[in-house]
Amino acid sequence: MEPVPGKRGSRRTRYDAVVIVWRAGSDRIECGGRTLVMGVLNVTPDSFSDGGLYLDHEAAVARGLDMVAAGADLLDVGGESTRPGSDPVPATEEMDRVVPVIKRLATEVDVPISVDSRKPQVAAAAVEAGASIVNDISGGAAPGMFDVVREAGAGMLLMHMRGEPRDMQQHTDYADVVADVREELRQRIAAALDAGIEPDRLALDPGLGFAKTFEQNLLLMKEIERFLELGRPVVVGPSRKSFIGRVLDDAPPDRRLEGTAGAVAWLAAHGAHVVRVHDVAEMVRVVRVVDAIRLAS
Ligand code: PMM
Repeated sequence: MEPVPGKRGSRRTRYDAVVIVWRAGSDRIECGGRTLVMGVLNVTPDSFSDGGLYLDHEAAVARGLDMVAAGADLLDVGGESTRPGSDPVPATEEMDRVVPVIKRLATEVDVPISVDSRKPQVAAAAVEAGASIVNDISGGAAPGMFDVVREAGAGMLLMHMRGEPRDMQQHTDYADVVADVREELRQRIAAALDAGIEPDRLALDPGLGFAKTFEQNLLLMKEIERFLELGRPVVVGPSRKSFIGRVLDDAPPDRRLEGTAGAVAWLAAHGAHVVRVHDVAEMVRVVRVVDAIRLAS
C-alpha cells in the first residue's frame, strides 16, 4: 500500500505499516512494524550516564543478557565515551573493552549486536567477534570504515555529527537544522553507496546531542518523520540526554527516566523505527503501549 505523504488527519500516515528490511550480516531486521528497542551497553569508565558500571567484562555480559531478557531487539556495545568534550581512546584499548564482551554475547543471545565505534580496526575486530552492525557516530568518516563494512557484509548505522566529540558543540550553526541534518545524512548514504555498500545494509540516526543545541535536539525529534523520507530505517537515541535534563529543571542523568519515556513515546508515535536506550525494561513497556495504539485498526 502506498503511504500518503504528510496527509494529516487521514487514517494512514506516511510512516505506518511501511516495512523496511535492514540487512546486517545474516540478520534481517524488520523495521516499520512494532518499534524496536536497541539496548546501550557502554564498556567505558566515563560515559555520561553509565560510565564505569560495565567496564568489567563479566558485568558487561550480564548487563547485555539482562537487556535481552527485558526485551531488547538489538544490543549496541561501545568502548569509547563520546560525551561532549571527551578525548578519543586508542584503538587497542577500545578493542580490549568491546571484543571479549561481543564474543561472549554473540554466543549467548539471538539478537543482532552492533559495535558503537568510529574506528575501522575496532569495527573489523568486533564484526569478527560476532557483531553484525557497525554503529558509527561519524557516519563512516574514517578512511577504510566503509571497506570494513562492505567486506564483512555488515549492517551500518550512519549517525549525524559535525566535528569531533571534543569540539562538536562549536559546530551547531545550521540554516534549518532538520533540512541540513537530513541533507548531510543523505550525503553519507551516497558516500556509503559509492564505496559499494548495499543500500539495504544502511540505517540512519540524526545524532541527538552531537553538534546540536537544546532547541535543535527538540526540533529534530519534533520533525523526525522527515527523516523517513530518506527511505532507510531511522534509529534515534534520546536516552537520558542533557536536553531531557534541561526540560526537567536540570535533572541529572539518573533522574531522566520519565523524560526519556516521554521522548521515546513521541518517537515511537511518529515513526522512528528503533529507539536506542539504556533503560530497556521500562522503554519496552512504553513502546508496547504506543505501538498498540499506533497499530490499532
Ligand atoms: N549516542 C551516544 C553514543 N552513541 N549512537 C547512535 N547511533 N545514536 C546516539 O544517539 C548515540 C550513539 C551517546 O552516549 P550513550 O552511549 O551514553 O548514549
